[in-house]
Amino acid sequence: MSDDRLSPVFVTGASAGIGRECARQFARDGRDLILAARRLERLEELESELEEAHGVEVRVAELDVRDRDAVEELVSRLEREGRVPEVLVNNAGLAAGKAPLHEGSFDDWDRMIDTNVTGLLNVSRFVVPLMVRRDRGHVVNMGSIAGHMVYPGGNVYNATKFAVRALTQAMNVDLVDTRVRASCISPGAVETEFSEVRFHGDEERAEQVYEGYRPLRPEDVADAVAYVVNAPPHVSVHDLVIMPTAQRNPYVLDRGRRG
Ligand code: NDP
Ligand code: 8X3
Repeated sequence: MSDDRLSPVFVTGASAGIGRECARQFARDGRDLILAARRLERLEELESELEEAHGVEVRVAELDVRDRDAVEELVSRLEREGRVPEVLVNNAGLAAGKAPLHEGSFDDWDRMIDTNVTGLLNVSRFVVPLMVRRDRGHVVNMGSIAGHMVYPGGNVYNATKFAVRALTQAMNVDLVDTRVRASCISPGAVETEFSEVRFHGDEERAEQVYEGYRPLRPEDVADAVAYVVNAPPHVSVHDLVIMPTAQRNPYVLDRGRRG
């Protein structure tokens, strides 16, 4: 087995949206995969699709990134099997609610902070030491334009994505004496299940988010991830902001066209 076959790409939140497209993109590039999320059935469907279409080895794991013990167990198992990730895509995340701060739900806040910040830290804390030991690897953290600029009702989601950007900077400085790189990808609006999750299953409200303009597709973000990962070893992309052409920042959005 070649070294690359033992150096898979680990994607969290691979059961939908951006994470699923990252998995497809890496599979097209011939990379073996470790795919984690809570919805195992969806991961198993993706596993069959990618193994059949691209002949890559796909390992799936039912995982809640908030569960530190489960993360540790999975990463230990991977290490025992010699499957140390070459690339970690910390993509699992969500927004919950869009209420003003003074009306916010504690439950929504906990879900966002525990998933987007603590979950990312849990996975990184167990995977990055393995990369450091091998002196190779790349951590790609899924940030957001929400981590560059706050918007009304974004409050805690904004704070978690500002944290993702800060943690990417922190990883880069702490890893300076290694060849391990860290990148943050900061997309604007991407049409996925994101808004349905944010609005607690209200499909009509979710659809309105993407009405009247052409949002990013998850494939566009997967392209950006592939770009930073495939950059030559002496090049390190720290933060890549990628927006729909119709959306110049969280406030400036032209809903006047669809093409
Ligand atoms: P989706 O809702 O389509 O996908 C979210 C993914 O995260 C799912 O695979 C979900 O899997 C997984 N996930 C959520 N919570 C957990 C958890 N506790 N443990 C493990 N996996 C979890 O949304 P997107 O693809 O849009 O979101 C992916 C990332 O991109 C998020 O970090 C989001 O903040 C970010 N982002 C999204 C933008 C957008 O406009 N859509 C723009 C900028 C950034 P499961 O439910 O099976 O666990
Ligand atoms: C998701 C994009 O603009 O809803 O991170 O915050 S936005």
